[in-house]
Amino acid sequence: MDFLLTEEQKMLQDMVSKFAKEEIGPIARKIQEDETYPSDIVKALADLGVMGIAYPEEYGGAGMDFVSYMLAVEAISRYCASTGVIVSAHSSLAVDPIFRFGTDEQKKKFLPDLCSGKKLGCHALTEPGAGSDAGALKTTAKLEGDKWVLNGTKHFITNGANADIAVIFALTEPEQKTRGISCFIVEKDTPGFRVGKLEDKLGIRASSTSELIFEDCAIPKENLLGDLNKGFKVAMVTLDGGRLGIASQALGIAKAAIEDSVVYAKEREQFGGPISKFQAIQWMLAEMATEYEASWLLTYRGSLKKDTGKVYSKEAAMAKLKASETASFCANKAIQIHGGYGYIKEFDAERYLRDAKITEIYEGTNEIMRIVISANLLRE
Ligand code: COS
Repeated sequence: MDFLLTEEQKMLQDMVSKFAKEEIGPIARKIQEDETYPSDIVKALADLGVMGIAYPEEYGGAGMDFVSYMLAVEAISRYCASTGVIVSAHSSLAVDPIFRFGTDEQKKKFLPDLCSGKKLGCHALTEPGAGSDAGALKTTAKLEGDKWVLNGTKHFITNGANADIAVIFALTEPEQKTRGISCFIVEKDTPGFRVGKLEDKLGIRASSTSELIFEDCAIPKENLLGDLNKGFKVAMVTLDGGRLGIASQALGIAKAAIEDSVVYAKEREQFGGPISKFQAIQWMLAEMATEYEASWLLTYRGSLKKDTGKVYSKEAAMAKLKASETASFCANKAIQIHGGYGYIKEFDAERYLRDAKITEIYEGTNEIMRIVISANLLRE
């Protein structure tokens, strides 16, 4: 798909791919197994400008575009989907809402450290009783003097245990439901804010997923992000961008499954020759590659629409739906092509399947993606 990319985008893609292959690839299986957060890798990615690719240099970013961000998340996820989601959740879900909805003061205060990667961000919308029904959250924020006082528990928060800055959502007018939610920026060491239970997951095990607990946590009044009671829209707009990040992560997983399968099919000999000579294997590879290319184009289209200031909610949902199903499809086929070797941890195919599954679930399940797509169609 090189013909669609600018020289600058291709250079960025090459640089991140090289780094991911040389530095992340060799440790990816081990950090996944040990559930080790790759702090050195994240720091090195920050030095490469990856933690703020799509944001202006005046805020510490690399001044590139969203397509470049998509390419970087894919390139990283090709070798390690855990690292891919660390970058994606930080960038799409924490940096982006502050950049889009923040006041000048908030941008100057928070973005330079986030975009340069000195600090890590997370996004806390989900609660035990508010997953797909994001508007059902129970966390509250009450204005007391010049402070907002937060109470409640968030869960399943990507980067939760490692983040320095959290973008969180709470009820400010409980009886108004989605029209009574506001968004806030909370810093790590604020009294009354702590990390709760860490989840033990099927995949993406090198990224942290945790509870965030707020107990009479008082934050400055000026940490309200966006307008009062307009937080649900901040969440929805932010998730549109996040879904393109997850689609990019899924592309990386699919690509890994395809590339490993091609190598294995040429090396593995059965019945007197490489298994790649069998049509059964060739057809699987052909289907995997075709699904990948279609997913890439959808993700590129959504990213390009975002870069050109167009509405892209439907395209982001389509990209995430298609790319995540492609990642699971390709990972499943990769195991099949590897046979028994695909089922053991000596090879990466089983890791790809475990990592792929979550892309069908987080940042909006694929059932919610179908609702978003059809709602847009019926409105058009
Ligand atoms: N961009 C801007 N505004 C949006 C929007 C979008 N993409 N999607 C919805 N809104 C607005 C609506 O226009 C509506 O505005 P008004 O109050 O002015 O009418 C408001 O948000 C509420 O929308 P809606 O009535 O559609 O909300 P629902 O409670 O029915 O929920 C879904 C809609 C299901 C789409 C939403 O809850 C959702 O995306 N759920 C999944 C959440 C998710 O992805 N969680 C994962 C988090 S991982 S970080």
